[in-house]
This record gives sequence, C-alpha cells and structure tokens, in this order.
Amino acid sequence: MVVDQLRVNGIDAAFCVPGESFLAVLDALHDGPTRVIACRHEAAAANMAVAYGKLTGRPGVCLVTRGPGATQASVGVHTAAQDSAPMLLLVGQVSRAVRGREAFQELDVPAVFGSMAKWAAEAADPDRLPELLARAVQTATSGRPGPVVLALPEDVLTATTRVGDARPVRPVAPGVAPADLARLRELLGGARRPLVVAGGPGWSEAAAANLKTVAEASRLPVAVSFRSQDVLDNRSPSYAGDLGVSANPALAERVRAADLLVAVGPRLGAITTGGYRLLVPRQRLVHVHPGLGELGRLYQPDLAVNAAVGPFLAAWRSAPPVPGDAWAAWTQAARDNYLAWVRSWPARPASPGASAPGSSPVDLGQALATLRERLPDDAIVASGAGNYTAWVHRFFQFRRHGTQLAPKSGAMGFALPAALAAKVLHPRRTVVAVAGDGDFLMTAQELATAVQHRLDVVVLVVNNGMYGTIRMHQERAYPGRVTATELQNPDFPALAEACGAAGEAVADAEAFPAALDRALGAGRPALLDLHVDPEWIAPGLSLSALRRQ
Ligand SMILES: Cc1ncc(C[n+]2csc(CCOP(=O)(O)OP(=O)(O)O)c2C)c(N)n1
Ligand SMILES: [Mg+2]
Repeated sequence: MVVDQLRVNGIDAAFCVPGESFLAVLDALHDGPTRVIACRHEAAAANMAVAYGKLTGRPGVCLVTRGPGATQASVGVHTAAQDSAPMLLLVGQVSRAVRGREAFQELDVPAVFGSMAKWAAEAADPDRLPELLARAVQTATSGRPGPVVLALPEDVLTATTRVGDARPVRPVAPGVAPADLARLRELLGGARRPLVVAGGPGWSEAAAANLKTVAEASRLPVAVSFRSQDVLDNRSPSYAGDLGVSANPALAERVRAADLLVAVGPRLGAITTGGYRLLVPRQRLVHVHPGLGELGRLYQPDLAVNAAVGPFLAAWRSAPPVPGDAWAAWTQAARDNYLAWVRSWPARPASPGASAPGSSPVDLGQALATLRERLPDDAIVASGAGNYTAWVHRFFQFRRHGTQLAPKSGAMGFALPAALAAKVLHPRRTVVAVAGDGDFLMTAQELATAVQHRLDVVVLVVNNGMYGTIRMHQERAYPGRVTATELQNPDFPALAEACGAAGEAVADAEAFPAALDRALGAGRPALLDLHVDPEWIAPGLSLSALRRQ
C-alpha cells in the first residue's frame, strides 16, 4: 500500500539505505516500476530526494531505518524545509508491540522531526496507510511545499489487510484574485524605480517563461533570490543578478533605491534582504508567496498575494503590460551593473609558492566562464556550501529553469548527491557537480553509487586545502590564528579511480578546458581535481589582504 501510493502520485524513484525495519517496503519495490537507488549514506540519500523534489515538484522519497538512519538523513529534511522542497522521509520503525520501551534503535520520530518537518507522524493502523500517505503527499506539495516524515512500524508494514488506494493528490496552489492584479498594475503605474525579486518554490518551465514575458514587456529589472538563479534566463535584458550571500554591491544598493519591490515567490529572509538591511520603510512592497505564514511575517506588504508563482505569473501575463518607459534607464543600468559584475575578472592576488614554477593554478572564474561557454543550455549544475560557490553564483550563467541545484540552507555535502538525482531524472542531459574539497568529502562515498547505477556526472572538486569559508571568517575575527580549517586531502583522482570513475588532477589553468572535455566524454562518472590558489579566498579577495584589513 505504501509503494502503491507512491506510484499513484507519479513518484518514479526512491533513494535509500536499506534497513531490516522496512524489508517489506523493499520487497514491494522488487518488481518495479519505481526505480530504487541504494546509497552509501542516508545524508546523501536524503539530499537526492530533496533534489528530486526540487526538479519535479513531486515529493522526493527517501527510505531509511529507525534511529541511525533517520538521524543521518535529518540534514536533508532541514534542507528541504529551507528550500521549500517537497520531500517524504519514510522511516522504518520498531513494532507497535514494543514502542515506548526504548527498543533497539527506536526513535520518537514525530518528536524528533516535529519542529523541522512540515508534518511528522507515525502509522498506527495498516488500514489507514493510504490515508496517511495521501495526506503526506498533499502536505508536502501544497501551499509552501516542504518535508514530511513518516514512521512506519515494522508490524504495520507486514500486516495483511484489504483497503483501496487513495486517489492521486492534487497539490493545492493558492491563486490570485482579479483585484490583486488591478492593485499590482496601479502600484506599477505609480512607480519610477521598480524591482522584481523572483525566487522561492513552485517554479516550472511555464512560470519561468511567463516571468520573462511580463518582465521584458514592461522592461522591469529582475533580481533573483539566493540560489534561484535559474528562474529567468540570465541573458534576458531584464536579468539583474542574484541577491545571494556575496551579492553584487551595486544590486544591493539598487534594492535600497527601489521605490517598488515586487517579490514573486521568495521568502523575505535573511540572505535575500542582506541580513534584514536592504528593504527600507519608504518602499512600496508587493509580496507573492504560497505560504500564508510568510506574508507579513516581518515586512508588511502594501499588497500581499497568497499565491503560488505559477498561477500568479499566468494571471499577470494575461493582463495588459504596464508601459516601462518611465524606468527604462533604471533597468538598463541594472543590466549593465550585472554584466560588469560577470565579466570583471578580479585581479589575481600575488601568491608566491602556490604552484610549480612556470604554471599558474586553476583560476576558478576562468573555469566557470569555460563551463558557461561549453555546457549546453539545459545542463544542470549542482553545488553545496563553501566559498567556491561565490564563483559559481557570479560567473556561471543559468539559462533554463531547473538547471541550478544548490541548498538554500547552505548545507555542505549536497552537490554530488543532487547531481546524481538529476542524472536519474535526466539521463541524457549534462550534469556537473561543483564541490569544495571539504564539501565533497562529506558525501564522496556516493561516487560508488554513481558508478553502480551508471550515473555519469562530472564532479569538479575545488581543491584549496581548507575549509575556506570558515578560514575567511577566522582570519577576519582572529587574524593569523588558523585552527581546524586546514585540510590534508586524499589523492582525489585516485579516490575516483578506486570507485570506478575517471579521475584527473588539473594543476594548470591552461589545462582545464581540455580536461573538461575529457571528463564530459568519459563514458563514466568523472572527477576533476582542480588545484586552485588557496591565497584567493573569495572572488577579488586575497588572504593576505584580509589579514591586513
Ligand atoms: C554540513 C555543514 N557543516 C558545516 C558547515 C559550515 N561551513 C560552511 S562553509 C564551510 C567550509 C567549506 O569548505 P570547502 O567545501 O572546502 O569550500 P571552500 O570554502 O574552501 O571553497 C563550512 C565548514 C556547513 N555549512 N554545513
Ligand atoms: Mg576548500
């Protein structure tokens, strides 16, 4: 009944680490059609489920065992919550007969996940499994999407009973009232410096196309929120850059200077608002969000629309465009600021001894420009957390919806698992994981999963021999006192080869394009170990300059 309910809802893959607590579920998966990806760590399996949810809008399913499995998978539940991604963590549980005795590996799932998941519950009755699963899918996908965690006691899973499947869930996407659009057009009509901020959950190819149409028809500049860079083709004359952790200062300034902000989909959270500092009281604010709890949570909008981005943008598109002549120069300036930001190469900091004489280490900005030029428009780029992501955010250009996979929670260990889930869903598309050396080793064991399931992704390990982000903060707060942020790394290409993937070190900037071509054409998963200059701690910022500051 559990597996049927997944199938009924179009969930065609599940990510797991097996456990004896849910053998009956595994057995029900034995004859298909749901594809089962067995992973080497539950954190990775959960991250794959998050990525599945983000790419499809259907809940990504992760199956794990009791205490040890559920606790290891918890990072994915947290990431799904912060990403508003539909996800279903199914946890094998001890039998009902022994529940509450602290039986072997027992975990009080609703108590542990109650504050992290959108809903956490435990099955009490086999006859009610269809009801429970249907409500789980409904909850995960409706309004503001998010994770649901269900504990499934072993004896509930092996019971025999007769009950019909629940019907397929139709996610409830709150919509738009005609009066909302009239008010939006009125606010735009009175604006001189409007700025759209797009992001959040619920995007689709159609929603992204509608955003492009309405923005370009009214010549509106569009900023995107942290790690939502794929909701508008970055080549559009409306695209003005991202309000991420290391946002373009000119764009941050533009948010302050705007007289009307139209937030389509994002939470107005810490990162998007530059630490709650960018929005100013004299601005008009329109906030569109599918979660009622996000509207007026901190900033009080002039117009609050409880709608998912899909119906909102479809309605906006069907209204006549507001002419954009009054702000054409403002939009052009926003675009020019963005183009200068992408194209400007930060000056190389001097770094004696960082590389062999006569060669220069890989320049990450240049490497990302190469990716931008060589990857097809539909290539998916996954990343995790670390300072290296600042180069990805800044120098890569996303062109199609559903091509950026990166945790809004800033969780390390996401890049490779997310890339693998993307490859399960899109076997013919190019998928590249960009991971820091710290980040990569949190889920590097999944290279074995990649090889086993023939998921031919390319992994770029940005090897700077440190937990760079923390080193940067450390040098700022405690200059010169390096503690716990240096890394002595394994031989990454050898590690890849040991797993059956291709591995190659790239120590010279000039060698990167050809190495990338080899990796893309390897016919198996491939890893490139990019030796970058550790002195270059962030785009345009050197460690020695940081210490001097
Ligand atoms: C799971 C997890 N643990 C710890 C952190 C804190 N943290 C943020 S970035 C970072 C260092 C990342 O290092 P690396 O992947 O090598 O990237 P770099 O900053 O060197 O480019 C750490 C430890 C985190 N974000 N997530
Ligand atoms: Mg590093």
